[in-house]
Amino acid sequence: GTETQLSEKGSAFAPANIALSKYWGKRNAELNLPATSSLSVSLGDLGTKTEIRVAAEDSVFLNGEAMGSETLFYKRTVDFLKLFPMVGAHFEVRTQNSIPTAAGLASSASGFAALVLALNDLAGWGLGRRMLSLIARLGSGSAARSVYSGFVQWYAGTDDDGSDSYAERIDAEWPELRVGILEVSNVHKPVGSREGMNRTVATSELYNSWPAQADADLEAIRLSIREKDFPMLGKTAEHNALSMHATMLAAWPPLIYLQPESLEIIHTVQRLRGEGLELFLTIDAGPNIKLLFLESVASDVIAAFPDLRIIQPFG
Ligand code: 2P0
Repeated sequence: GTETQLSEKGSAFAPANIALSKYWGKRNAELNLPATSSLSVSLGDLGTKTEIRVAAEDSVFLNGEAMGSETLFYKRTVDFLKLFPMVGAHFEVRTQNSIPTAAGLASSASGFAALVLALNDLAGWGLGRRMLSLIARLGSGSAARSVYSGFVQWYAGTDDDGSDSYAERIDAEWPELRVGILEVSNVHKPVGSREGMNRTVATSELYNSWPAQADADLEAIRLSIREKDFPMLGKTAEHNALSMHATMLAAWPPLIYLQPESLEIIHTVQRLRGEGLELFLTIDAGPNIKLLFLESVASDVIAAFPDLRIIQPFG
């Protein structure tokens, strides 16, 4: 029942984000209500820019290319927009990703966040970030975190209707923090996050220990941000990611997102750490590795990984 003031076009940008304490598993699949809270850092100007217009029929463009109505991208976008009949019956959506979709950077996070921010612009809702985060969550869980820049916490919440499951920005900056992306080729057809987490919750005995660890890791990461304790942040984020992968491995059929090259990088990072380099990693539901380090060691990290793509979250 929101009174709307429709513009001709709505547009917005939302950053991609990398979770330092992961979201893996839902307590409600329909509303994307997570089993635990999660904490991420946004990737600066890497993300999604979206334009939306009310139109006579639905059309969806990704990086300038029209998406067929049989594609998952088209279906998820159009299905999501059906939640907002008060804005329009049909839409033209133009999405531009500044991150290669192949980099496995959860483009659904920045994608649904940008879509909701653009809708807010189109319809003139004037909604606050908390509500926009809650709406973005309905498109994709991790999108709740992509309506903000910097460090972001998404609250699991306890309400059955999801009214207390939204993200908030953490009031802290860490200009020296760097995220390095290492793309690993993926020869196998991956299982998407949505199916992967549902399978893990349903079949992985190890998942029983996940919620308690996720809660503890999130608190440790909050503390490490507050105290600017990088070894604590890096160690906790890496342990959290590898523990998540352990729950995936223990699912049936097993979810093995890591490739031989991923493991090679994990071993190299361990070796470099053994030689005194403060270098840590995190991994999502794919084979790519994201390195975590401080600006002061960037040259040593580049020397070990010449193909590294370095992002400054607070640049
Ligand atoms: C995260 N991932 O916290 C975790 C870590 C992947 C591994 O959030 O079903 O695409 O749309 O809520 O948000 C990816 O899951 O899943 C994700 P849905 P989503 O970043």
